[in-house]
Amino acid sequence: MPGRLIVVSNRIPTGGATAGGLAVALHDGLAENGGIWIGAHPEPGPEEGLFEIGSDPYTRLAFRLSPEDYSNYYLGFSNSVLWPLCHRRSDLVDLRPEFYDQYLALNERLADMIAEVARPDDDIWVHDYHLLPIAHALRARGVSCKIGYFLHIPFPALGDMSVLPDPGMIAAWLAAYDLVGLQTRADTARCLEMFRADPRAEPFADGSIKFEERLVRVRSFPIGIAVDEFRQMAADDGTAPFGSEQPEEFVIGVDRLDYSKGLPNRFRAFGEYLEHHAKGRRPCLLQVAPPSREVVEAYRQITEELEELSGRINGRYAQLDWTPIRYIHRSIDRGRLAMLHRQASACLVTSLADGMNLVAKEFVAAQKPEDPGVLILSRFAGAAEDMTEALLVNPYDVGEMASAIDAALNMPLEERQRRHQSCLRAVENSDISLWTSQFLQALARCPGTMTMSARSTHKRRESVADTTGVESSIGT
Ligand code: ADQ
Repeated sequence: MPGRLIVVSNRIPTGGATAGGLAVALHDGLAENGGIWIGAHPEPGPEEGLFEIGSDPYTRLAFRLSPEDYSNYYLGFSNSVLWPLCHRRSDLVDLRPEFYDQYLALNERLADMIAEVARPDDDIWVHDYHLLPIAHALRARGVSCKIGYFLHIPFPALGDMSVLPDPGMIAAWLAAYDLVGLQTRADTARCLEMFRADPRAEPFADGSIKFEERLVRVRSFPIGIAVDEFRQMAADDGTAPFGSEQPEEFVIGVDRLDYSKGLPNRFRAFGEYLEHHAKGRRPCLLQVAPPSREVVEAYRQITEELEELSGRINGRYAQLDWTPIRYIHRSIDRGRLAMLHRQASACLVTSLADGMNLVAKEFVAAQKPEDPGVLILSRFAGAAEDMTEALLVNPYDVGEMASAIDAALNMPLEERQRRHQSCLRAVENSDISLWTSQFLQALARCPGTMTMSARSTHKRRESVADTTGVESSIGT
């Protein structure tokens, strides 16, 4: 009997259905070989250790976070240290010893739980920055399965890592995996730069790294969406998503309310557009931004800033029958969101840093090919690496973004079609089902926990001075 796939993530879906990004992404891989998904239950509760919350079509095992875990591991080290660090906001890093201690303690406790469940022929796939040390902790417990890791957010710059309590641990933690997956080629280059700078690491030209007695492979796997599913949700079934309040034309923005998404600059750019470019035209900016991590101070601040900015811009430009910025501070049903994308003339993605940005891909998938809207996309979103025919903008340059809004709203049909076709190809090439299978196939091809002497044929070819060739040469 083949081994099972064990997925480990910070959160586990608790509903019966598998709707939504990662759940959909991993569903097939999990269902195929009788998989297990392990993650933290969103609610507090009395259980110690793993407990089953569902077994169809795969087993879901949850664990509880204690109040200390929630404050210090989740809000603390994960979201007040690693998140800002990886999103180039070292100024927001909040370093407290209890954050790091609890991060290590939670990962050790979770490793105990996984070690009880895992069998040698299983493959384990760990997700995201909350769980960087899991493979290292599992190896210390004698777990020899293949373990893959995927980082959903940007890989930090080498220099920025010095703010961490023990920066050298990132390389040691990652080296305990067999495969490290990152969103983009630029992330891969930064990760390899970290290994090259580490005297314990010996990088090979194919993107694998010998680190003490282990071999780890690093490559990019740009994440995508379930293209057909989103396209079908967007299809016009006669529903009017705005009800009777349909604006004449609108630009859409959809984001978790996070400082990495560049929302204040987006609002300012829309204000600049109205001031200098609109010339009597009355488009609306529809911004859907549900709250996120509101107890963290930096998130409270940005919430206030956006309320103040939208109030100021609306106060200046609104008319009796026109509200320039419609700012919706809550979640919207995905079906309705898809229809809104389809009706929008343009989409604004203005991230200051972003692992990929799935909203950009959802907007492109939702368009009518014969009359598509225009994607305005930050150069700093991972999605920009392959969606080069979007209107790429510098999100720090408000004037450039205002001009891009103007260009998008005036773009000739032929140009819109050409740009959309190119972006759509990129979206289809990274469909989520391909993403899952490509990662799992690459993990399957990893040699596993052989000793280094058994790999003596794997000669060091040359130091990886040029990382541009790394991505394509691995995993073949
Ligand atoms: P996020 O930072 O959450 O994800 P993103 O990639 O845009 O960012 O994904 C957000 C998802 O939530 C999208 O599917 C979007 O439609 C949905 N969503 C956002 N706002 C919503 C709303 N108001 N109502 C309903 N749905 C909403 C992290 C990383 C990203 C990376 C993804 C996946 O930060 O860079 O692309 O993981 O790896």
